[in-house]
Amino acid sequence: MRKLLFLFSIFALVAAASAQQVFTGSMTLQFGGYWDGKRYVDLRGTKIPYVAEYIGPIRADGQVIPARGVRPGHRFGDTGIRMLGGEDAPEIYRNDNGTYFTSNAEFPIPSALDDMRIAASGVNQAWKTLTVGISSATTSTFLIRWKVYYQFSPGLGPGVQAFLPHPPAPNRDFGGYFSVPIEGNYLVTFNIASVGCNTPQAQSYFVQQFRWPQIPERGEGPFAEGFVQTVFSGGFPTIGNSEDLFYYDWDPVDGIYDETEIDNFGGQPNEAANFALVATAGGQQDTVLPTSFTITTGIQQSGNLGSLWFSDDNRLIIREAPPIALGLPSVRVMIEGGVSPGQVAGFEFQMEARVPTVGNNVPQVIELFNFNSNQWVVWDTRQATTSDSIVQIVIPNNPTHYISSNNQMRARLSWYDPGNLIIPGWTAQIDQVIWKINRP
Ligand SMILES: [Ca+2]
Ligand SMILES: [Ca+2]
Ligand SMILES: [Ca+2]
Ligand SMILES: [Ca+2]
Repeated sequence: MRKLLFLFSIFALVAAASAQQVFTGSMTLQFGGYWDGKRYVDLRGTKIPYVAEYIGPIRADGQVIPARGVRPGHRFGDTGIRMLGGEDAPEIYRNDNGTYFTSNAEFPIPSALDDMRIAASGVNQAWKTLTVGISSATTSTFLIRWKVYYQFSPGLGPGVQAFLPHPPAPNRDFGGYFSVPIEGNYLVTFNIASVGCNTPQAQSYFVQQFRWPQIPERGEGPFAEGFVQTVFSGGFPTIGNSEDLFYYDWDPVDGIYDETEIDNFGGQPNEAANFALVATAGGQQDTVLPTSFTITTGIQQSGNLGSLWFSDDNRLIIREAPPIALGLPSVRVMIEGGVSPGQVAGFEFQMEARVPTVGNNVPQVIELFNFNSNQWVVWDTRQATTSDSIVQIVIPNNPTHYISSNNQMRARLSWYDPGNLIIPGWTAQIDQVIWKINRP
């Protein structure tokens, strides 16, 4: 039966983002997969990049502090989408109106389903980015599980899943481990392009669950009740539609959304019962960001994975080390990224890097891994530069040979010490590494 929920005071979003209010990372998927027409592609281990934007603290009683102001012209979910390459993809759903709320501590919502009618143009298009609202009163790691259903079956009564398909298609049921650095409320944009999630019709139902990890992980651990819950956005979607209702999984909380668990926040003036949620899909070009790097020669001096994503002069800095054999590099790093399934017309690899002081004397080599021939292929050889310079490599033929059967791309970057450098301890500094995938 419907449990009329109490609503926290709606809070407008907080002021200008500063460095610590946005953090980046890569979430490793723990389950999910899909049938690509020939075989099953297991998503376990796939890393999906994310950008989390802090939108406000949680008070001791669980309530959300009203915000201090709104930065004009800034929509929070935009930041992550822009940063994660979603800017090329049309938005198929947007409910992010700049005001956010959660349920109160008495009725936490670690599991819920919201009706979601996406834009018609998004039907059967692979989702590229997904921005969701997460309220976390813990810095512990938890599992985020998402499902997308596309059919509601009325009349089944209490205790029976009212949404089909059950179980949903594997690429509409997936999740990974996540944590936040500071307890609070966040809008988090994930680049889920490599999942290939889509829906066959506009009327959809989006599930978000927060659970504790389990071993082995099957996505069925206990719900993180009282610790993590969904953030809602005030008002109604500006792209797509959602009614003033959602399904609050509480009677019992079991991942089954039965028709009697329909709920809202009491209607006006507390409309609406809609998740803070933005999704993009399709587009002519995908930007693939690195999801991991491995330094095989050299010593990491500073920077991290997120340093590689954007041309922002935040760099992954690697100090040279003696080559392990004659003719081998002094710095070598292997970088991987995941591309979304689907046809590829071509791609471009791009690196921005420098080797301060001695760059003009240091040979730099870029190789891309050919999964068809199972070998590294040298695509660019040149001297490094002392200040940032960009190398763009366009793959003219057989671009799919550079994409693995589970949609990974791999690049290897090497810098060589010519042996006559006056200054030892030089560093290779990488500002950005991306692939740009063109769709037919
Ligand atoms: Ca239930
Ligand atoms: Ca709704
Ligand atoms: Ca730069
Ligand atoms: Ca950078």
